[in-house]
Amino acid sequence: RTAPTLAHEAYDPLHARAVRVLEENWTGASSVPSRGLYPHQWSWDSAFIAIGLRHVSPLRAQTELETLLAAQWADGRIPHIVFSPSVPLDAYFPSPDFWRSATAGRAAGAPRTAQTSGIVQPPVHALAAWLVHRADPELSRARGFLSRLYPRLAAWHRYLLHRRDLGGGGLASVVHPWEQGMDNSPCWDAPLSRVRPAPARSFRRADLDHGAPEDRPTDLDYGRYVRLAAGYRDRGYADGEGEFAVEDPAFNALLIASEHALARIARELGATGTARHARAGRLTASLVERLWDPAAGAFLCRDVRAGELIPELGVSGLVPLLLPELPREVAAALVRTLGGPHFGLGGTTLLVPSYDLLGESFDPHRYWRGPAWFNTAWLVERGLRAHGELERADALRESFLGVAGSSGFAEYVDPYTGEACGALGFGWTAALTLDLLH
Ligand code: 9YW
Repeated sequence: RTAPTLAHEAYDPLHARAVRVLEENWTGASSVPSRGLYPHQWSWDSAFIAIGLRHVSPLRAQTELETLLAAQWADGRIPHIVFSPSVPLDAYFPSPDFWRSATAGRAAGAPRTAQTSGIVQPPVHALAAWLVHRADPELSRARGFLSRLYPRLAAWHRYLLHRRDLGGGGLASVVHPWEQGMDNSPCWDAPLSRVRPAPARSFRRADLDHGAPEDRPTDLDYGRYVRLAAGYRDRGYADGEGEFAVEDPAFNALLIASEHALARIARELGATGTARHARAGRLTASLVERLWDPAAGAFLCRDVRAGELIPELGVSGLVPLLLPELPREVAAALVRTLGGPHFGLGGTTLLVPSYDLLGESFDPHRYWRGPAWFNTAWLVERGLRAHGELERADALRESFLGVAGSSGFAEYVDPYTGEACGALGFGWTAALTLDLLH
């Protein structure tokens, strides 16, 4: 059996370059987000990467998701990292000996063989699975792709909607900033300030071997990340007790979009999908009820432990635009906020910044405290299109493709200049470039 190779389209150099990045990041059954900085498989990265891979190798795209889901825990959670056994322990922190999934996660049903982290990432997977299926339905049916994935995706959503409804209002909570995927967003500053940091000498940050310290989270941030993760681990990864619990708009919007996708998958498999669409509708209503702030013109995060909304504007609060069934006035307000002074789209910025340009903590280079990321730009582009904002969507698409190419498929960029930050040859940047080119 020969390994599938990726189809090149030589007439478009950007396409060919993006394909090359995915080729380089492919490890045989899944992809790494970046060769140096992130040498394992990450959960939401894999979902975005599959969305791009489907255009050049539907088989690889299916395999990417299958490999991730093979490491699912019995309680339904999909771990945020699946560790590659061939990578040295000190290449990434926190490593498998920190998470100790096989032992600490036994009660929650961690896999016996694969080593994983114990936290999760945003649920983009059912959406990705549906898009991957549609790229080559014949191959998908022949391989039983959706019928094998469906029960796993359903268990994943069940875990989030039941075990993670920590606020009791129907939405899922994240229990660690790494779960939401925007690690050091200023939205986390208030709830994190209550966490006593682990001493800096108790761990070694491998990320600083690859990234400039001024583009990364601080040591104090890391001390708090470590304390929270170690506490969760020491409670056997049981949900409910932790000091950090936040309802995040992007995480929940992705869950809703994925629930709609799961309904379509159910239909493809012969069921009606009606109950799932209805559930997604109820979740949308809860999202608006619990997280929408009309004065801000954006969704905010809810600090479940403090029982209040967090008054910080992040790109996460704009991602729900992705949902076509959002009330019309909410969608219109989000479009205004995107183009207004806080995010500057179509005016001062090239891509959507991760955080409020006018916010006190704004920093155009520091990770999720200002730089623009390509996955959120892709989600916002889809949202604009879903609400009929075609000109704005086209402009964002053009800008995305221009900056992705000129930055060398950077992990993130200065939102004003497009200057590359973090890793280059980043998986989801290349993958979503391909998706926008198709
Ligand atoms: C880290 C892999 C991950 C992304 C996250 C991003 C970063 C890991 O990298 O987190 O070490 O900080 O914040 O969204 O999935 O690309």
